[in-house]
Amino acid sequence: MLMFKRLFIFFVVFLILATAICYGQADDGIQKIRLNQVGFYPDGPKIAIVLSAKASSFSVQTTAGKVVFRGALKKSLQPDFAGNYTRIADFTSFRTPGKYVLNVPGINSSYPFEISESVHNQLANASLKAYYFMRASIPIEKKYAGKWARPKGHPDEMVLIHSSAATSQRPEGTLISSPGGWYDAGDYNKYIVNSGISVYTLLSLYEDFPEHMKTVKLNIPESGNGLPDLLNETLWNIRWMLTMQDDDGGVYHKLTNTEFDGMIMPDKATKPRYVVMKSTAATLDFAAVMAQSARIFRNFPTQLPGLADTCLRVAKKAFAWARANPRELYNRYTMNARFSPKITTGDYGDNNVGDEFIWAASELYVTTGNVQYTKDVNLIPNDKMPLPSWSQVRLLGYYSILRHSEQLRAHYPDFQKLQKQFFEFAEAMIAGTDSTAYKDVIQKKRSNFVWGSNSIAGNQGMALILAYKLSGNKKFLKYALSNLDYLLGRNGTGYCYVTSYGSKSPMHPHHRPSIADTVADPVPGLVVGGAQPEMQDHIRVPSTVPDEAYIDDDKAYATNEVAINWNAPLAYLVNAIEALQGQLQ
Ligand code: G3I
Ligand code: 9MR
Repeated sequence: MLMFKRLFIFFVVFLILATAICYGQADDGIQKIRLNQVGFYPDGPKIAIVLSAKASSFSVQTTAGKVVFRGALKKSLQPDFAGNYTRIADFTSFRTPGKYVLNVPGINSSYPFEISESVHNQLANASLKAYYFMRASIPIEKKYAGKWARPKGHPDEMVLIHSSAATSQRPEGTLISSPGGWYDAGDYNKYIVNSGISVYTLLSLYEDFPEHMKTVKLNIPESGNGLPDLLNETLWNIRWMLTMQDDDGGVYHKLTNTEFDGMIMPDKATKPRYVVMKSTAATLDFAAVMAQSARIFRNFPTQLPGLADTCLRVAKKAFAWARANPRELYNRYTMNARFSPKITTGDYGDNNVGDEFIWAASELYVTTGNVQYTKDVNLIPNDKMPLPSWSQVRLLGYYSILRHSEQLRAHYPDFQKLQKQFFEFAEAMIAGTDSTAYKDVIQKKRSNFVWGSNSIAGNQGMALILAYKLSGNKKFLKYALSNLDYLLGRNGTGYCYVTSYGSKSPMHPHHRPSIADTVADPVPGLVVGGAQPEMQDHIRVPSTVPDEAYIDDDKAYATNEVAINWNAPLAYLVNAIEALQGQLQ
């Protein structure tokens, strides 16, 4: 009897252990298959990466387990950053719409994915709707926001002039009204420099795909007013930017608390706010965006009477201020040494404003056609083509010139040169991608893995979409899609980096409302900063391999924050690909 009892206990323990091991393996196995967790277009490329040296074949199966496609895995030509070769599963030729998993014998099945037309449609909308959730100075209502509704935060109708921004007309402590705009990121401050590239990117999405973007409905308060919702949402920030210009044309660098708020909801964050120091960078970014706004809003005179004229007027005034004040550089240390109270929030400081001059002059040129702007500033000082970021805006001006080639080709003498340089840049970006371990553009270089690396993926994607639009060469479109696949799961961590999308996505972004509200799910449609190994936040990442250095921890602001300039290139890329999906074949 005792023997039987012992055997029984042994058997139960064995069963428990075996189940635990199996589950452990299963969980591990699913992580070894990296693919876009949202899905694929029937006619588009379809690739998964398998992290196993042993595996040699794969199949695609319906979620009920029926095999619909079999293929051989191919070893990558190069190792990943950790030194391991990957196995590549290519099922591009399988085109039947449906819901599937990818199975690798001895490993596991992947997360489920879909093959269908418009497969990224919901994500595309969410990437834009995310801006509604980031709005300051307005209640986020249940009918638009569902469970993420929240009271109005930061009215910003009584904002103090900081001593660094004081003039005789607006002495220190003067109150100005500067409501609206989007919160920058996980924090509640509003920064003109970062607004610049963010607004530009969203307006460019409209300029490049106006017909498609007119069909995109976001269910925001202004929906149905006769303007495309993309423009409605972007106007929320543009109207705030307009309030940031001083009477002399200079633009305040930021509207901010003295220090970052705690992890509280926006309506609870009621500390005094200041506008701080007029800077050359902010003023030029403002000029560029307002010049771009002018040419877009010119087409909506009934809905937006007078706005285009206002935008152009303030753009010119800002540009003139910057020409007269070319070295007003924001630096917190020099500023805090001279002025009080001390300001320690985000810097967006930039010691080189040559590119900001190029951008602003380019936009003013495109909008007005006045060739003088190309003489005021040398638009092509050298043959460098740096990928855009908040501090590097040169190419934004080039994009605008190139997309308006019809009007400009004839009278801009350097047009051919610019176009040639741009295509060389796009070719260099994609060269060698096929031999890499993940077959995507961002994972070609370790140096892409800096703070906000996911915006590098997005901005490369945007550049490649433009290269496709300008050349008609489909390879650019396909490589742009490779970076979307990266963002949605075909990457070094196995995360789909956009909240609420895919099977494994961030649950704890460094985003104050997502942390402080009582809703378990984070605000949807937000892309997190992404992998980079520096750990400026002192939160240990599980791996310091550049593309693996990420942690879903709400204290990890160096990899897991969200930001308006990171969502914008995602929004551009995914909406552009939705618009162009018919051309993937
Ligand atoms: O570009 C250099 C690269 O050349 C160098 O090799 C590498 C080595 O670390 O650094 C790269 O620069 C990094 C840069 O981000 C890349 O854009 C800096 O180290 C890094 O400190 C810098 O981080 C910025 C961060 O603020 C800290 O200042 C991010 O760009 C910027 O997006 C972020 O912005 C913050 C705002 O200040 C406040 N609101 C939230 C927002 C997002 O985190
Ligand atoms: O929340 C802040 C985030 O938006 C910034 O990107 C980051 C870097 O400037 O700083 C975060 O704030 C932290 C601060 O720098 C240090 N103390 C803790 C703050 C919250 O994590």
